Amino acid sequence: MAVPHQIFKQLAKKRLVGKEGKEKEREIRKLLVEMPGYKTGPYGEIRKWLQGEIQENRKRGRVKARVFFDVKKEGDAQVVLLGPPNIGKSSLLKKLSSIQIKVADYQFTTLKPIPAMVDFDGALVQVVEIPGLLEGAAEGKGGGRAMLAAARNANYAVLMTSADTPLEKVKAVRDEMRRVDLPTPKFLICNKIDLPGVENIITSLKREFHDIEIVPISVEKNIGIQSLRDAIWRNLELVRINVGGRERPVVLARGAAVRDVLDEIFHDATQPHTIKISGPSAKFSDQQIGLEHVLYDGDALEIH
Ligand SMILES: Nc1nc2c(ncn2[C@@H]2O[C@H](COP(=O)(O)OP(=O)(O)O)[C@@H](O)[C@H]2O)c(=O)[nH]1
Ligand SMILES: [Mg+2]
Repeated sequence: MAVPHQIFKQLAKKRLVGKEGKEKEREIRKLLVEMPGYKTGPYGEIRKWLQGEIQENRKRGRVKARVFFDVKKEGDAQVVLLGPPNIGKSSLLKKLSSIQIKVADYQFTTLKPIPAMVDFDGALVQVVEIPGLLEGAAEGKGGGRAMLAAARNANYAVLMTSADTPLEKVKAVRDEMRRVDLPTPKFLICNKIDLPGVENIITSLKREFHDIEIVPISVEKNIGIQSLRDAIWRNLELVRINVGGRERPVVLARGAAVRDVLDEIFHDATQPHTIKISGPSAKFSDQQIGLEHVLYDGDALEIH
């Protein structure tokens, strides 16, 4: 039996306390999936309230995210790349996207955050390199604190190092992240695994960062790049929904329903539509479905 609606609402409010941005939206979506499916009555009201919260939350998010230090937030999601200088951050961005980035064999080549657009089967993810000025960043040296704070607006942060960088340097960056209360990085990239002696550095990284996944790559030798792309996409927890007549998929948080796609396209999900679905969440091709149908990555919709 479902819990009484008052209790559900109280629990829901509690679960949203202290959450904002993407995290809040994810929690609201979980609640929408968990709650009984009544469209009317008290539970219908709660559903409307939660859906309103998503809109409010997005508005707030847009205002806050407009200025990402010098980098304008663009695309469907944003990931920041943090790490010591000279580890191959710029080289990696250049490899993942088609933009021109300056790469040089000396430290502090990059003085400003540099964004690159990376295409994940139609979903555009902005990957931002944060320059290697992080030592003392929490104290606000060289604008580093602003950059670290800005990392909070991104979907998540990734930590990066290289096989020829002392462990102490990447630990220092991790410590700065902790000091400004950034969430634990989703994973740790170790570049330059083409260099000799790489087994030792991987072993010590695994010991020091035992709670996060380590992704070994070599930008120069083109090793591990596909695994890295997979890790970036997987950790975003997004779904790509192809909609007939549109060039790019609609990209939404995992757990999104048909209603959210209509919201995104028409900014109004109340108008009647005939909707047919094919793909991973369809029982069969061109299955007719309703607004509450939860979508999977790669689903395709025909909206009439
Ligand atoms: N051996 C090796 N060197 C690399 C690799 N990737 C980048 N580099 C070199 O590392 C240096 C620093 O690269 P850069 O991308 O500017 O590093 P950033 O300071 O972290 O942005 C350059 O000389 C690159 O050619 C790699 O996979 N293997
Ligand atoms: Mg650089």
